[in-house]
Amino acid sequence: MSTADASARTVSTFCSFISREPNSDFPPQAGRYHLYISYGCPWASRCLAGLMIKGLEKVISFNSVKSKWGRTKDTDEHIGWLFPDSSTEEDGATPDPWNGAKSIRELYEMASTNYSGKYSVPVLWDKKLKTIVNNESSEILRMLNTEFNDLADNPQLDLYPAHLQAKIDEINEWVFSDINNGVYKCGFAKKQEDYHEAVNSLFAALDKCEEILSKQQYLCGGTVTEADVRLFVTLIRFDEAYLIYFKCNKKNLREYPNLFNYTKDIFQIPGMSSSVNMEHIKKVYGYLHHINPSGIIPVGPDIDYSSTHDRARFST
Ligand SMILES: N[C@@H](CCC(=O)N[C@@H](CS)C(=O)NCC(=O)O)C(=O)O
Repeated sequence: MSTADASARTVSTFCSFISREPNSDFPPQAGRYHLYISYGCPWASRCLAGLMIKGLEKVISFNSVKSKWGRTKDTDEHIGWLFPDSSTEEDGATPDPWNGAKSIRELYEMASTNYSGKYSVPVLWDKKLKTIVNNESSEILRMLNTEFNDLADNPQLDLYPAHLQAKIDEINEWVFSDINNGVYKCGFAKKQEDYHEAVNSLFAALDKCEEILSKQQYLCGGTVTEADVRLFVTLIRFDEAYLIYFKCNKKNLREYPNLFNYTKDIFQIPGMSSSVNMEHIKKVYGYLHHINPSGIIPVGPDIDYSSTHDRARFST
């Protein structure tokens, strides 16, 4: 999963944009694009979350790989994301509906003959040109927000409004480094002092979020933005995965009243819950062999994020 050295997270190399501009190579069109994800992966899930809450599920198709990595070719040792052979192999995972690929690697090899990066998800695929448009989740989320508004069921939702962009960018920066990627720095630390540094930064950033969210409903004020989607994908995995496998255990999420209720609030945004598959989340991290060699997946804590929360107190 991702990289063994979280600080070296690679920059994606397919970086085209779907755009409404005239003469765009990749114009927004219903049925033309497909989003390949893993339900376990937080980076892919933030794209799926954007797709669902913008109401684009009839416009852009998507499917998930299996939660367990395996050999992607007989001729070398690479291990990566695989599609199931049939839809009954694992709940939530389905065969590649467009290219019949067996692995995410195969898609990259179809799109480029000299790609040398990681075979990562998400992949935003163009069915017409049979290529990868973009494989960087932060950029895909932006395209979903602005470029499909003529086709979306919920075009009025703007996750990156002009007047909040500077604030969102500022929040994204520390949330990415201390929280989204911070949990990976804890989990993949090879020295005690590196772990301590990462875990202290992680919990300082969570404390900061808790403080912000004690005064307002969302990270940037009274409206939900991209910053919330990006924080949410880590919070929803926190008690079920990061606390257990990545040793992020100074506190659990449920000990933060504002953060915990906020996570439920975001989970309950129409469409959002369909982007969360907790079984895949638990298995993707639980199958990290160097962290959990037995591959045994713990049963708990089985939190109900659809239960009542107290965040409506800010919206009156
Ligand atoms: N820059 C990418 C990073 C995505 C990423 O790290 N995905 C991981 C899964 S959580 C992956 O597919 N890794 C494949 C590998 O490391 O071989 C993004 O945010 O879109």
